[in-house]
Amino acid sequence: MQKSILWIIYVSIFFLSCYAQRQSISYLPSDMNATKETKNLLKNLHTIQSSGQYLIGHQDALAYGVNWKYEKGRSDIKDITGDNPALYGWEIGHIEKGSAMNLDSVPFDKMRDFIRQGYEQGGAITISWHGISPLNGASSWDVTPGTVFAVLPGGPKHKIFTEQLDKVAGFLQSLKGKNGEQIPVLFRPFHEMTGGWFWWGATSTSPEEYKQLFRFTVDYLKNKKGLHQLLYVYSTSDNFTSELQFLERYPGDDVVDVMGFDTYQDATHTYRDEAFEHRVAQCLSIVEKVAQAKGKIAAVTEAGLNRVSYDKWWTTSIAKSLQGKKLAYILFWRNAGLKVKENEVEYFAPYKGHASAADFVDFYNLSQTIFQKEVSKMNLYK
Ligand code: BMA
Repeated sequence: MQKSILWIIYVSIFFLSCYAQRQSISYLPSDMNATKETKNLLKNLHTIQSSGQYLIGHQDALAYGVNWKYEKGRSDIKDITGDNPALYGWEIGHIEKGSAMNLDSVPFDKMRDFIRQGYEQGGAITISWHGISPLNGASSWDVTPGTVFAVLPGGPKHKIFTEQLDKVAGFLQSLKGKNGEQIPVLFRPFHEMTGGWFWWGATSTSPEEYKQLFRFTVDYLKNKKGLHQLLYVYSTSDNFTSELQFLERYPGDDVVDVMGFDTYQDATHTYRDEAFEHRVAQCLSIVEKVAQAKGKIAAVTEAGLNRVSYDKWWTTSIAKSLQGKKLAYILFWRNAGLKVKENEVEYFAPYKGHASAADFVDFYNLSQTIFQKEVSKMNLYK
């Protein structure tokens, strides 16, 4: 009798330890040599994701907002809530051509300082890259067929592409914390690839070419440039209704840590748009399921309603679509304000005095949403 109890205990311990091992294995970054801080970030994002809470992010939050630029300590979200976002999005388009500032005129020197500031405050950092076409030097929004084919190994523009990657790597390498450690980055290259507007997009690139582009980039940054501070983000558009469609261009579990999608409410729908809410919830259900099965992080990698024309958008359209879902973060796009060249106003988070500001405070106070003060206590990097 006693013997059989002992056996049961042994067998249970064995299975429990196998289970625990499996859990921790699935929480390791795709880069086996990821730095300690990067490993910890991934582990903590998993904890957040399974808790039912999620980080709130904002693109370019510390650099500018509607009607202001480069004011130390300011952000539009802070003006309203007294707190900063928990996740900071930045954009490095034009680093690849050696420019001193990105395509939205943010100087890279300033960006580096803002990234450091966000990191030192305990926030997470994500970086996207609207790079110019290595084929013809046109913007990201060039859809000349064959561009990706031309940049892959053996292609006529491969060297130009690797020179671009050298510049990207140089900037990422320059991101260091106080103790000289590399700042972990959720790196999101070649996003919205299921859409047809970028040179790496579905109009001009086959799924196989896309996978090779992503895989080559990861291999180059990791093995050739020695970068080990990156978590890689696979970020589609919101035009999928099945797992199969979502994964059509997925480059592989060994090169991806986070999976998500970008989604925007049509700005001409200046009211509660239930079709949008349904789309977000549906896409997220798919991504959540795939991410859980693969042991990856799920996220809404970009979102917004330009000029936030529906006053209750935050607690209704967003919070309700995310309700009960397992995701680690959502990133709202930038508060550009007046874009002089285009003569249009663009912002995706409210600012002081905006009609949706009160609702944003309610959104801030929801138990699910995490902003800077709360995330600092969570020690993302420990
Ligand atoms: C777009 C807009 C553009 C910007 C680009 C890259 O969605 O905000 O104005 O140049 O993102 O940041």
